[in-house]
Amino acid sequence: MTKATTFLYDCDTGIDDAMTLLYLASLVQAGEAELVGVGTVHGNVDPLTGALNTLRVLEAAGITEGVPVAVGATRPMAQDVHYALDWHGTDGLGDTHLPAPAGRPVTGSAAAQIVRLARSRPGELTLLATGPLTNLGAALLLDDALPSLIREVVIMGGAFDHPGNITTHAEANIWHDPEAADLVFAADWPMILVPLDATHPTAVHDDWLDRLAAHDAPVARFAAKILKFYEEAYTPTLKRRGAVIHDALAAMLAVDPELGEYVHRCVRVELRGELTRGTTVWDARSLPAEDTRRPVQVAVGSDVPAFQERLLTALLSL
Ligand SMILES: [Ca+2]
Repeated sequence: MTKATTFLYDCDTGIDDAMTLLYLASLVQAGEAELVGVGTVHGNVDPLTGALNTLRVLEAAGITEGVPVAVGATRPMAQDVHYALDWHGTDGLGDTHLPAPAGRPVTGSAAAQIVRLARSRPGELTLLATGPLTNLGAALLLDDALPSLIREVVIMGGAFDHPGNITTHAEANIWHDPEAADLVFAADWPMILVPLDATHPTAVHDDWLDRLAAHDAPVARFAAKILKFYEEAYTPTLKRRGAVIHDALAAMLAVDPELGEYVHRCVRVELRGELTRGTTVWDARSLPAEDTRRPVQVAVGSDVPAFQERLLTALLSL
């Protein structure tokens, strides 16, 4: 059993972020994790919508206090903003148009919240990021000491030996703010990066989705309802009924890294490529690293049955 992980979560809620919030809520309720705060960022939806969705999901999971939700960056550092409404619905939760949450976002930006919480819990926080990295980049600019204050950064993003999911080569979270992502990969902090190479093979299909849909508890019904939209968006890509719940794999590897297979590589983001802007690049040559960056622990695979079963068990436990 791993010891309790203290999460600060940065996301763009979003259907797979919502599933990740439910997974984190199950860990909190089992005493296996603490969730000290959430920040939201532009990405799947605008960050205020993402923050209200985060509150809706936490409240659905029974977490009604103690987790401040801060609204973060409304746009990337050096390009226009784009949302992913085709994948997540106009409301970010599969066009379910849920009522307003009871809680409100806190005042202050998500980047300032990262710095404040890192300063108040030095060396303790796992900073989990499953949206564009603008808030993390901004937090690094706010406080030079941030990397030394964070226990570990775990990011869903990038694609290496796998096609992109927003352009031919780029994965969406990185492509939405390449400059911020490159700042984050350049920082001297321990990092696990969970790219499409690891997440795409975890797609859930009929059996998993039917088991979730058959469970008669309000949270499972909520999860099945929002997944319906996502599953319909994914089916043409997967060529069968299914969904890739990318963000939850990053959360699970943060708790139990033993579930993943990794390589250690310095990572950079292509910022100027005509066809490849926003692509993650590593040097995979078997030579001593020329790059001065701290190598990143990049997940290239995982124990897929264990991931799927643990995620389903978590959702059914709420
Ligand atoms: Ca996300």
